[in-house]
This record gives sequence, structure tokens and C-alpha cells, in this order.
Amino acid sequence: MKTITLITSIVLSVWIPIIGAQEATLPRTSAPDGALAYIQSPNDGDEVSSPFTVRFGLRGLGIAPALTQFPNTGHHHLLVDTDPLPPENQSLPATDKIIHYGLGQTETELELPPGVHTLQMVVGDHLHIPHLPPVISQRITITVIE
Ligand SMILES: [Cu+2]
Repeated sequence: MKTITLITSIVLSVWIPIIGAQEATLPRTSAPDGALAYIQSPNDGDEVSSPFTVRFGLRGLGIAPALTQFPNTGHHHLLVDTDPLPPENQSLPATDKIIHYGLGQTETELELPPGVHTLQMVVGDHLHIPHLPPVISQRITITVIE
């Protein structure tokens, strides 16, 4: 009986941390050193009339469509008025404020109501999960005028 208890406790002590680790973290795609996402336009502080074009910039990483797993690639996501950021270790949700460009688009026409808005880019891997470390742009603030 003592032997069974000992074996059981050894098995549990080995397996519980492994199972716990799998539940806690999804596999992350690593980003190369220096990978950088940025918003080419509009510029921080710009006034724009809606609809307007947002051009996405990316250095040190290539673009691949969603669900396409290829080293050192990802696809853009535009975060509109999103603060705090969505969790880094999960697939980015698709909402009207977290917009996926899963075909590999590098610009978009955006329509926003008049007022002050923030824009930020984050690259996601084939499963829409931010890289490790995350490739995320500065957050810019723009004013939409009528
Ligand atoms: Cu995505």
C-alpha cells in the first residue's frame, strides 16, 4: 500500500505541474529582435475626416495571412480606442474595436464618429496570438472632424 501511495504521489507531482503549465499558457510565436509595428499614417495628433486611410508599417517581420504558419511572419490588427490592451497570451478577439487584417492587408479605410480616438497596431501570429515579445505600435491619438 505504501508503494502505491508513493508511486501515486510521484506521478501526481510530475503531472500536475505539466498540466497546470499547459492550461496557463498557450504556445507563443517568438518575434525576431527589433521587430517593430507602427502606424505610417495618420500621424499622432492629426485631424482627419471620416472615412480615412490607415497605413500599417512593419519592420523585421513579414506578413502572412491568418492560419498560415511561416517563420517570422504575422498579420496586422488595429486596436481602436482599446485601453487596456487585450491579453498578450490569448488569441485576439474580433470586435468592432479589434479589427483583424487576416488576408495580409497593409492599409484600411476606417470610419469613425467625430471626436478624439486612439489607434494602435498589434501583430498576431497564424492563430491571432501576439508574438513573444509582442510586436505592438505606439498608440496614437487622432481627432475625427465632421
Ligand atoms: Cu487576427
